[in-house]
Amino acid sequence: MASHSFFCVDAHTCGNPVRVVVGGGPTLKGASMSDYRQDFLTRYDWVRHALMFEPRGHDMMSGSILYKPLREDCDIGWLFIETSGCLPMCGHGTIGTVTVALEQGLVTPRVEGKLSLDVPAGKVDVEYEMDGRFVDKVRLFNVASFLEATDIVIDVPGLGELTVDVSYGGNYYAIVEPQKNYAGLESLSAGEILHYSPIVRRLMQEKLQPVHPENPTINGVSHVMWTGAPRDPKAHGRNAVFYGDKAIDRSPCGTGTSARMAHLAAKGKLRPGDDFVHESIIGSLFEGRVESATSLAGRDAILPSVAGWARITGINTIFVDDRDPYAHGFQV
Ligand code: PYC
Repeated sequence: MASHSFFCVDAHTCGNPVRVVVGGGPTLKGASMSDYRQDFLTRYDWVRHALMFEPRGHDMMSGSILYKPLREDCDIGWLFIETSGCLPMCGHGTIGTVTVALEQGLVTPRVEGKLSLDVPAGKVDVEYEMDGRFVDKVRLFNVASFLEATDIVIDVPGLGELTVDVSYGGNYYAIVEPQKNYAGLESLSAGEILHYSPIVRRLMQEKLQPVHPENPTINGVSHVMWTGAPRDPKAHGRNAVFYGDKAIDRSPCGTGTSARMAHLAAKGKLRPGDDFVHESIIGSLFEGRVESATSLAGRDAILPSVAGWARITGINTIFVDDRDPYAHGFQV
């Protein structure tokens, strides 16, 4: 019998939770954060289950485990953990983790206002602005993002035929835009999004198994984005991103916003230098920007950036006691 303690700082980014494990995370093997991710999934996925699922977490729970960077050009590293798995990249998680690391003095930037992060999807640079001792805003410069596939037709029981595109922004997204059988976000309740999204994801997975051209461990359509007209006059678009089994992102979703910008850029609707303000299901905003055009393994791509804010909500020492029948969490 053993008891494990995890020292966490809890926060949220624009409404979506970020539980940052600052102590107690497992020692991992490998030469890169991508290797760490594989080792974590093989030997320690119970840590994710214990910290993310009920009774210590909930359907939307998401977070990170801090590590020393393995790349010399980075200031800090981490793995992303969620109810949905151990993501290669997470935008709201990055904004929240940077905020926690800076406000709690867990990282010393080599250059004031900038950090370089070692995460499984690669090196991610960020710029941040302070307001006194608090972080006011974090802008992350995301990995190359690209449109993967267009016009995939699926037949969704209850909705009918939908035409769906797939885009990558750190994770692969099925993007559903308003069309004949989907009138836009206003036409679906949260319950309906939770009902239809896993069906859309399964049908898309049957049609397409995307594999990242440079890292085959990043593969498969994992997230579903429903798009719609914004409510906030500052926003260019609104979305609801579904992930895991029961989660709708409360933030506008950083990798989703990157995927959406790559999608719009490939269709000629955004150009380098354009801003794209994305609104979440609860009305919070991320400021996206197409920084530049690039190419990845011969395909057209963009380098996007996404900015947002986070707030720390508490300090949390979490015990996982092996005598507890729910030590490794549960899902209803
Ligand atoms: O912000 O990239 C994101 C994200 C992924 C899943 C939930 N949030």
